[in-house]
Order: sequence, then C-alpha cells, then structure tokens
Amino acid sequence: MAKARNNAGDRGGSGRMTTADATVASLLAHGLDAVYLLPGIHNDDFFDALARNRGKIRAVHTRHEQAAGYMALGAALATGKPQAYCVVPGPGLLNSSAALLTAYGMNAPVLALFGQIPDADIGRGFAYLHEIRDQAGIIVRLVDWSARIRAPDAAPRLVAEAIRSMFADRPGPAALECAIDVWGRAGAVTLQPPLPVPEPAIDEDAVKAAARRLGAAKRPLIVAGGGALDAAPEVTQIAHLLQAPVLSYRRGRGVIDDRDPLSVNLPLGRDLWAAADAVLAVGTHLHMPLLHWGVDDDLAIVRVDADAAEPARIAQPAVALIGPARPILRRLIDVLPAHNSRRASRADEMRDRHARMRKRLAKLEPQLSYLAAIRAELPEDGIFVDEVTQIGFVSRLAFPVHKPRTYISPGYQDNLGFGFATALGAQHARSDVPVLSITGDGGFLFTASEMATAMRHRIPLITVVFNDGAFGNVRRIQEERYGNRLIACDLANPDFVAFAKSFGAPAERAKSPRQLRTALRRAFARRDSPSLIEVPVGPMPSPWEFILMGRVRGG
Ligand SMILES: Cc1ncc(C[n+]2csc(CCOP(=O)(O)OP(=O)(O)O)c2C)c(N)n1
Ligand SMILES: [Mg+2]
Repeated sequence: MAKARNNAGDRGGSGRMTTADATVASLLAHGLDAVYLLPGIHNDDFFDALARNRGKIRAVHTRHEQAAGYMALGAALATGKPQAYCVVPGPGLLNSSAALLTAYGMNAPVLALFGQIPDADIGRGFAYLHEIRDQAGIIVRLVDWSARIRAPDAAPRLVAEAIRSMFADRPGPAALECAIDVWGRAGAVTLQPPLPVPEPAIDEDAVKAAARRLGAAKRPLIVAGGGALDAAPEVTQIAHLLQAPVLSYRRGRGVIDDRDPLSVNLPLGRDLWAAADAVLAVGTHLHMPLLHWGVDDDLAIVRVDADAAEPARIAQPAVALIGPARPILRRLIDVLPAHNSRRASRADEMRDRHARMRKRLAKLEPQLSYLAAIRAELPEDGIFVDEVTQIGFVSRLAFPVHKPRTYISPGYQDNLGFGFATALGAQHARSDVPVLSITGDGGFLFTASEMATAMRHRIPLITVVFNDGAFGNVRRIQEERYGNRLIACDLANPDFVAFAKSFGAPAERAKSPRQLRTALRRAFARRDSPSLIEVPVGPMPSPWEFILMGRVRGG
C-alpha cells in the first residue's frame, strides 16, 4: 500500500491511491499551495501525503489550532482565493472554531479539514481520543456546506463541491471531515477538475428598475460591503455616473480609493443617509444604516447581494439583484446612462464635507497621528490588518485605503485577538507585499505564541502592539458608565520587546508617532523575519460617538 501511495503522490493523476493522496491531489488541482495546520494522530496519513508532495504544497504548522484557522482566513482574505486548514477532531475543531465563525461572518473561502474517530464508531460514544458528540452537527452550525469523506474515490468530488460552494450563493467557508481509518485507505480514484461556479441569470427587469430609481435620484448614496471587493472598478464607475458618495466601513474599505472625494466614512455616510432618496447597497448587510439610522418610504433601496435571503431580512428593498456584484454592476453600467439625470460634479461639495469631518474627528489623538505614521510608511499595496483596539477603531474611520483587499477588518464578529494570526496568514499568502498588523496588548496575547510560527516559517509580518496595560476599551466604558468601578480590565503584561526577541525576532519600542515611523522604516527593510514594535500609550479618547450613532430618519 505504501508503494501505491508513493506512486499516486508522485504522479498526481488518477489511479489507485489513498483518500489522503486523493485529497492532496484535489487541493492541488484547485490551485491551493499551502495548508495551515496542527498535527495529531487522526490526520497522520493526510500529513504524510502532504510530506510526499512537499515541493507542491506547503504545510504551515501553528502553535494552536485557532491560528491555523486564522492564518487560512488571512490568506483567503488577502488573495480572494480558497485556502485550507487541517486540525484534529474535538478539541482541535473547537480551538479553531472562532476563526471559522469569523470566516463565515466575512464570507471567506476557507476550507476546514477535520479529523474524525474511526468511521464505523462515529456517534456511538465509545470515548475515543478527541471524540465529540455529533461533530458533524456542530460543523453544520458553523458553515453552509460540509460533508464527510468516506472513501478514496469520494475525495475528488467532495473537495471540488466544497470549493465550489465557497464561491456560490452566499460565499463562505466549507468543511470536510475524514475518519482516522479512512485517510490511509486505498482505492481506484478518478481526479477531477474544479467545478464551474454557477452564475445566476441577471434579472433584466430588476436592472432596469434599479437604473430608473438610481438615475432619477437627486441624492443617491452607495454603500459598499465585503461583497463589493471584487467589483471595485464597477462601484467606482457607478459612483461617478451618479455622482454618488460611496460609504464603506470595515469590510468594504478599498472598494473605492479614499483619494476619490466620493469616498466617505461611517459618520459622513450617516449624514448623507439622512437626506438620501436612493441607496445602492452592494454586498453589505446594511446593519448599521437599517437598524441604527432608520429608514422610511422616501428612501428607495436597491440591494445587490449574492445571498437571495439577505436583501429583505431587515427591510424590504425597492429592488433586489441577486448574484455576484461584478456582472450585475456591469449590466447596470450598460443600462444606467439611458435613465440617468444630468449631474454636476460633487467634488467641491464632498471636499468641503471631508474637511468638516476631519475637524470633528481631530480630537481622536494620538490615534490619528499613529495611523498617519503607519500610512506614510506602508506602501499603497501593503496590507493593513485591523484589530479590536483603539487605533483599530479609528483606522476604520480615518486610515486612507487605496485598493481592495489591502485593509482586513474582522467584520461584524469584531473578535478580539483575531488580528496577529490573521495577518500572519495574509503575509504568508502574499509574500510579494508587506503586511502590517496593529493590535492592543489585550488582543496580541490571544495568539502571541504564534511568534514561534512566524520565526519557524520566516514570515516577515510587522506587528505594532499598542500597550496601554489594559483592555482599554472595556476600562473606559467602566469609567464612563459604571462610575469608575473597574473590574477585569487591568493587565499584567510581558515586556513585549523582550518577548519578541526571545523568539529571535527583531523588536524595538517607539514612544511617539515620529519614532514609530523610524521603527517602521527599519522593519519594512527587513524581509527575512517578523518584526515587532511596541508602542506604550495611555488612555485614548473614545471613538464611539462616530461609530454607534442614533436615528436620522424613520421617526
Ligand atoms: C473574542 C472577544 N472577546 C471579548 C471582546 C470584548 N472586548 C472588546 S475590546 C476589548 C479590550 C481590548 O483590549 P486591547 O486589545 O488591549 O485594546 P485597547 O482597547 O486597550 O486598545 C475586549 C475585551 C471581543 N470584542 N472579542
Ligand atoms: Mg490595551
């Protein structure tokens, strides 16, 4: 059997091979060139198949399963391509589950490969190593598509279906389980090419209705979410046709270049929402506008969404267009000119609005100055990875982004501790551009042990840890809302510079935005190892009045 496996691994074609070899060959057939993982006996045969394909697919092992999941997530978000991670069942699955939840929330093409106990005994409660009740039932709650590989000849089809599902309908993660005794089982296998992703027909009547509504609007607004990332030129072109400002917040940042005066941040977007008569919402839940800012009959909403269930969830739209944004918006660009009003440039008006907004935000110091230092040193196509921290919150409003997929933010999960490991994955998958992770002292220690992963795999990520000795956001809320009754918010920290150095990573401290710039320049010059910069900071002014804002319409 070992011989059959070796042959299959070398040949990479159809023939007699194990489930593990068939799975690796199928991943390769779909263009995957890395698996983020942490080993264990359930998956030994799969790891051995990876070892025999070492030149074609990299095995990137982490120090905790959550980081394997987050690295696959970061790689998927930075590239827009499918990425995989593999962990043992039970605790391995649960350790990675926050990352999988985040991948779901961010519609990221992450394929989770989970081990299982012996196939015949699944569900019988025999107390096998890592056994968990109804593992498949847990997985079904986390992803839209999942299956168990039960034989070698099933692997190619299941991998292909899993990966197609990640780009069809509502895009997002998928999962495959495989039992400990099935990975190594050999049989006749026919490999197969990737399955085409079905493209839903475009509803021409709805496109015309959308063009009429938007073309007639006096105060149109566009809202771009994560579903618009692959339609950046189309969104920008429609914005110019309509002279419509484009609001993006976390996931949609970069869809329109922030140098374009039509690009607006969240609070400015809310001002415009208040007076808008038509909105084009592309690949966004519209959560904040609909639930916080309000809606009424004077606002015609056109939704473009890959998920047919999404548009009517919170409020019935005037028009819903279902499918991937790019082809739909292209069609809209064809049809819109015939229905569009004559429009004067709004560039001057928007510049004026931006200037006033900058004045309102100016009190958010030192956050703005640190972000300016980072923007000055991070190249335009470098990737900024956000975190749930003071500098991160302000970056969502005021860090200029120029291209899609260069700003990675956790989306509605907003899960503390996602940043460092996600950024490691982004940097691993995009070794051609620099990646920078910002994190608080709280969030960093969620996955700080992955500095070992960064060293082991020589991932040149730059991490800036803003250290205020606290879960600062929580602390400020306790000060402001609970009469300074502090609980569970002050932190005992390591010396972060010494911590990074103990792994062999270059590290230094920067005590001002100016010092941060100099430290960043040194770090960006280094492409053979990770770098860490610790920035000691004090309490910072609250950004929340610019994020959680009340109703502006609909009573
Ligand atoms: C998984 C998860 N747990 C808890 C929280 C709640 N939370 C939000 S911000 C925060 C503190 C963040 O501390 P730190 O990373 O040091 O950033 P700082 O606010 O101090 O800048 C916490 C605990 C969360 N968002 N996600
Ligand atoms: Mg902190």
